[in-house]
Amino acid sequence: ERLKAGKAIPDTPPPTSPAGQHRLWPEIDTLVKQQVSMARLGVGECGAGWQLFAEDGEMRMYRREEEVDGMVVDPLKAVHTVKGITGHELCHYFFKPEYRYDWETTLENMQVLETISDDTLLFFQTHKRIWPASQRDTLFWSHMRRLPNDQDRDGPDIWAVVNNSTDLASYPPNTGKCVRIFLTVCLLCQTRIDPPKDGAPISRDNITCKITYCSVVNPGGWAPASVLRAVYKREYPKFLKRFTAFVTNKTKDKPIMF
Ligand code: 16C
Repeated sequence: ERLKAGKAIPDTPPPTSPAGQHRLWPEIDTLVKQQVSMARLGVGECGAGWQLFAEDGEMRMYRREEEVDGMVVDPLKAVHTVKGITGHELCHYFFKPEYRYDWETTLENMQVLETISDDTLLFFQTHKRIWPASQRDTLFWSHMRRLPNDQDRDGPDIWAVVNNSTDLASYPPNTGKCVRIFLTVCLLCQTRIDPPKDGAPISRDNITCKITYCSVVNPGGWAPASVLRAVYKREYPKFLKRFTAFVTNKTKDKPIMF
C-alpha cells in the first residue's frame, strides 16, 4: 500500500464504473480484465505462431492464421510507439462516437443504441462493402477504463478500451442486406514521461505512448480467405497510422490530458 496525504491507498482499487448495475456488466468486467492482461503480454509471451505481417517505423503488426468453420478469424496483435500523445488521449478519441467518422475508414454508418454510462456505450455500425462479399454490420459494447500503473507508481495511469460484440433483440443479425461480424478488440495505451532535465514543465516533447491493439474479427459468413487476408493486411496498418495521426493532430495545440 502507498500513502497519500496520510491515507492508505489499496494496491489494486476495485474498478468502479457507473455501469455496474447494467445487465451486461458482469460480462463487460470479466472480458475487460481478460483482454487487458492478454494485451499486456508481449508477442513472445502469449504463445507461439505469431507472424509479423506489417512493419512501418515503430509500428509492428503480428497475426496468427486461424480458421473456424472454414472462415478466417486470424487474431491480430499490433504494437506501436507514438511521441507527443498520451494513452488517455488515444483512448478518449477511440471511444467517443463524435470522432469516429474522422478516423474510421471502414465505416458507412454509426449509431449509439444505448448510453450505459459515461464510459460504456452500445454501438451499431454498418461498414463499407467489399466486393464480392456481402456488406457487414457490427453491434458491440465499448468500455473505456483507467488502470493503475503497477510497474511505475509515479508514472501516468494506463488506459484501455475494449469493444466486444453482443446481441440485441431489436437488431437481430443477418436479417437485412448485412452479415453480422463478431469482434473482440482491445486498445491498451501506456504513457511514458521523460521529464526535462532543467525542471521545465512537461511538454508534448517529453511524452511517448506505447500502444497495443489486439483484435479478433469473425466475418460471420462466407468471404473468400484470400480476399479477407488481403483486406486486413491493408486495412489494419491504414487504421493504426490514420488513427494515431488523427489524435496527434487533434491534440497538438491542446493541454496534455494525462
Ligand atoms: O477497432 C476499430 N474500430 C472500432 C470502431 O469502429 C471497432 C470496430 C471494428 C470493426 C472491425 C471490422 C470492420 C470490417 C468491415 C469490413 C471491411 C471494410 C473495408 C473497407 C475497405 C474500403 O472496434 C478499427 C478497425 C480496423 C479494421 C480493419 C479492417 C479489418 C478487416 C477484417 C476483415 C473483415 C471481414 C469482411 C468480410 C468481407
